[in-house]
Amino acid sequence: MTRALILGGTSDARLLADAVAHAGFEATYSYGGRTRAPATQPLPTRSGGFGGASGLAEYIRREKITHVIDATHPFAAEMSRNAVAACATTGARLIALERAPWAKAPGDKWIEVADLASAVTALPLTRTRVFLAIGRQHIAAFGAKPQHAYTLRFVDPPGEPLPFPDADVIVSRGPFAFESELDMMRSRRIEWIVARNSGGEGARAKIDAARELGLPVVMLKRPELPDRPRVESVAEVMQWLGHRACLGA
Ligand code: 3Y8
Ligand code: NAP
Repeated sequence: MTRALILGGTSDARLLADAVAHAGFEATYSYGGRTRAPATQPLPTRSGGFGGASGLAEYIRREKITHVIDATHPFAAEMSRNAVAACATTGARLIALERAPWAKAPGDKWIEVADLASAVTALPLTRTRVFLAIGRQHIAAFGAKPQHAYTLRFVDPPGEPLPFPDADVIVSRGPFAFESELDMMRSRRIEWIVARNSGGEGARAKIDAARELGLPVVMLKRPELPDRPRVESVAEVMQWLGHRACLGA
């Protein structure tokens, strides 16, 4: 009897939840609890941490989970590592639904960096106008360059003061359209963009808009993740779950 756990929080995870619910599999959708009002899912949903890899293993045993799908964001490295460890301990099967990174296209002006400190270093010393499109969890480091005019985009309004004086917050959960990204960058006279190589369509419009406007993008490279089976499509996950329709049966 298949009982699945979807580690979600992405648009791919939402599409998977629709397919799993439609196929009638027993499954639970799990959010990390990062936003105040996450989108509703067509599956029973839980939110918040499990309590590390051991907490996740305990959850898997208690709920008799047979299949875990890691459909989290490519930068959700801790969750992905915990899923590998917990599935190894419990014997539950694991697969990752992970979108390919964006590839640099002709005309892209990317400065690829490995971490946030390098992203801050990549910004100029003289005051400029920076669009920080990396959510709210990772902006403290930019306090080291308070001279810039920052535009930030959060899913929820900021709860605490920002680490620099000149900051303007856009509250929006996306996905984002090319034209609106162009308008935003033009109206705010953005000169630099800082982004993470999330992949997928939901966040790529800003990268296309930056290319159109000839703006440099400081692009954070993805963290190294442990080896685990990974696919890029919902159909492949459904096949892995043994969904007959996908087996051409
Ligand atoms: C809580 C679930 C859907 C899901 C929508 C996708 C698309 C829009 C693009 C920019 C980049 C960023 C951020 C982003 C995108 C989709 C998708 C995607 C990037 C929600 C969601 C949760 C989160 C958490 C949130 C983080 C934040 C990151 C904003 C729901 C809306 C920057 C990722 O303000 C905050 O505190 C935001 C926190 C974690 C930062 C980070 O660390 O990466 N995602 N985003 C998930 C949970 O609790 O488990 O609220 O409904 C999901 C979506 N965010 O149904 O279509 O491809 O998934 N999310 C990044 O670096 O790209 C925005 O602004 O251009
Ligand atoms: P992270 O740093 O890897 O996770 C830190 C801890 O948060 C994990 O160890 C776990 O706590 C908890 N956690 C994370 N994801 C969870 C989930 N889906 N269900 C239950 N607990 C979860 O992760 P993050 O970068 O903060 O991301 C948090 C969530 O936001 C993830 O679901 C991720 O998919 C989503 N997100 C979405 C986007 C996007 O673009 N769609 C971007 C970034 C993040 P315990 O150790 O206590 O179990």
